[in-house]
Amino acid sequence: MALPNQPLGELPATLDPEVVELETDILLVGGGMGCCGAAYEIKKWAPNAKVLLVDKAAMERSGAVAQGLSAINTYLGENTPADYVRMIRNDLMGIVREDLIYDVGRHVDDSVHLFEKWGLPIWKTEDGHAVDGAKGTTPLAEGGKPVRSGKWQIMINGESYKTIVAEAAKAALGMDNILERVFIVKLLLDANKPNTIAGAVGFSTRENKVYVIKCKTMLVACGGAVNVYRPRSTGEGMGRAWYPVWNSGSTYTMCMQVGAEMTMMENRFVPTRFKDGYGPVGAWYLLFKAKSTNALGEDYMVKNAEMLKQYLPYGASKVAPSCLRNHLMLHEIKEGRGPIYMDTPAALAELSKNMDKKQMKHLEAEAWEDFLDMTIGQAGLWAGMNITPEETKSELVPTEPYLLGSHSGCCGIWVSGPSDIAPKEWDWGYNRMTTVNGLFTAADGVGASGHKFSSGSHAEGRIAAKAMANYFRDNADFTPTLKDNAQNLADEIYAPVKRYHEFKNYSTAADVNPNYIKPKALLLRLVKITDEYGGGCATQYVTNKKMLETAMKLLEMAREDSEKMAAGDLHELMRAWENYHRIWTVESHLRHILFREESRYPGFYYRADFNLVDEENWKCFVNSKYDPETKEWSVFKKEYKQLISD
Ligand code: SFD
Repeated sequence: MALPNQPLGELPATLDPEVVELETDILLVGGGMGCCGAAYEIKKWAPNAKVLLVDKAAMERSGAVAQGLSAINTYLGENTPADYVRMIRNDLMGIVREDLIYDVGRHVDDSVHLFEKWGLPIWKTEDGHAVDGAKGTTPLAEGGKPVRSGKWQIMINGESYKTIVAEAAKAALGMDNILERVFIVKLLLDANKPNTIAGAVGFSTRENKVYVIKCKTMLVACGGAVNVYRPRSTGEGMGRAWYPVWNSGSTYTMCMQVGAEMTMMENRFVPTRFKDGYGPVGAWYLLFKAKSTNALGEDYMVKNAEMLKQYLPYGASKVAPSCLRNHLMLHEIKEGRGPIYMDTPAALAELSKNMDKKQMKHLEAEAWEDFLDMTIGQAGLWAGMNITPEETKSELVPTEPYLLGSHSGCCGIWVSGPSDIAPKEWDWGYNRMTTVNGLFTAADGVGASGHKFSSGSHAEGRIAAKAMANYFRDNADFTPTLKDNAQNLADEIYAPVKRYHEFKNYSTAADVNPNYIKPKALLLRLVKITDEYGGGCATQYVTNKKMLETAMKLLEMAREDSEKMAAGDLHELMRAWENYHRIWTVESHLRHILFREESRYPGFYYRADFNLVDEENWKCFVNSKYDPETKEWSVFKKEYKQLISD
């Protein structure tokens, strides 16, 4: 159960946390869309297994869907899984794992049908009209027709989306098998069986307790990485970002630290969103048919269409890849024709031509609800800035980079594919298992397989759960044995607390001390490095070999100093460990960009020294591996295979 926060601010961290040792068969780390899918599915396939789910927050509102969503971005319906693969392959500039994507495509609708069964209102088209709320309409599973905002997206009333999905997951597992407000810090390998997962260790953010958990198999789905680049919203606004600030690269870091092979960590996502509020643009583009323009009112997608020909075959598609759309926009900004605007008045005026007053009012309400459902801050910002969308255009801006694998990006972990589709070398027996035995991932964790979104992430968690059940059965006699003793692990986790207590009286201000650095200051230092040298907003996403090498050098020094982080309360302890996770994730990202000597994703980042898409030399995956024994990294090419025809 989630414990409430203290009535008088954060809970001070003490020097002697209680150490709780637990043992389970199957451990689910994370409580977002991926883990909720796994939690719902697992008991069906492993009814006798002991399952434990651990989330750093409260599942009801944890992860990317915390605030809700107003569209489910992946519902195939009348489309085929092969077409789904084709769309994603093109959007991600040709290099994806088609076996994994096909697999999500053939299962995702089932998750959407479940959401509707559990009470999520899905808009329907009935008698030629859009019915929102969906009360009394035919469910999708029985042939109901969704309201599509795009070829793959369907509209929902989704403020309570996560609550609904979490409720089903909790009911399936039982609250006794769920630990909320426990932040997992690192994974543990088995002492006897090489390259095999045996447990994880973490701490409560509500009590002075450390958890050491042994398990036979584990799913890690802790989302992507946010605040790894300096956000455009700085100072007091820094807590505002597009992707959820509480996802700090835990999935990537924890898995790479135990030796899981990573893939496409050079990929990132730079979404174009409403400026400052980060509000969604999908409904405006797709449902309201709005256009974005430069400051002169010109449609830069039309004006700069020729630029797409430089990036064939991807640029020739009916819908240009997300990065190239950014590329055309950035060109306008660099040429001095910014700001960029979403022309909401023109879109609403056009729509009003065929609508009466009442219908028009309803449409305007939908525009506001789009924000209220998923990014409330944007509605507040519009109100505060006196923006009336039917009269005032709104500024758009490409955001800071995020690292993720389930939205329109594809960095992540290299996993085994489905046996009926995956080529032999991509199939080592258990679907979605990483290269570490018994360690699985899903959703933002799985690399080279973007565009899953909320529904695909849930479906992928379910796919992974089924494979984990098989692994558990096949390894029934495995007894996990930890290398470290529990007290040593607890001491390592609480080291920032010890440092704080030891040195806090050396200065009069708790934040300024010659012997330690607070997590906030370390974070600011990290995002300054990435922003200035790693292709952040500061340089319009441009970097080069020398800049990346500088970033690596500065990162190494920041890493040294990070050993001096100090935490006075449990919240700060979490911030410290989030930073450790960010540092590793950033290192992996920089190493990959450095290795790939081309600019595969113009508009997301540019290697100025290799400013081209080089199909001849780089139409391949870039993979990497950190060896926990030797503590060395290797980065290497891996062959791309096309499985679905053009
Ligand atoms: O508008 C630890 N997404 C959208 N999907 C859609 O279907 N439609 C949309 O409309 C979407 N859009 C959108 C989306 C996300 C966001 C943030 C915005 C807009 C603003 C994408 C989906 O939400 C996304 O694909 C999935 O949620 C990904 O699932 P998953 O499971 O990979 O991540 P999660 O749901 O964020 O959950 C992460 C969980 O991990 C926990 N956690 N637990 C323990 N220890 C640690 N160290 C941990 N670190 C993290 C978190 O608490 C959480 O439970 S739109 O842009 O198109």
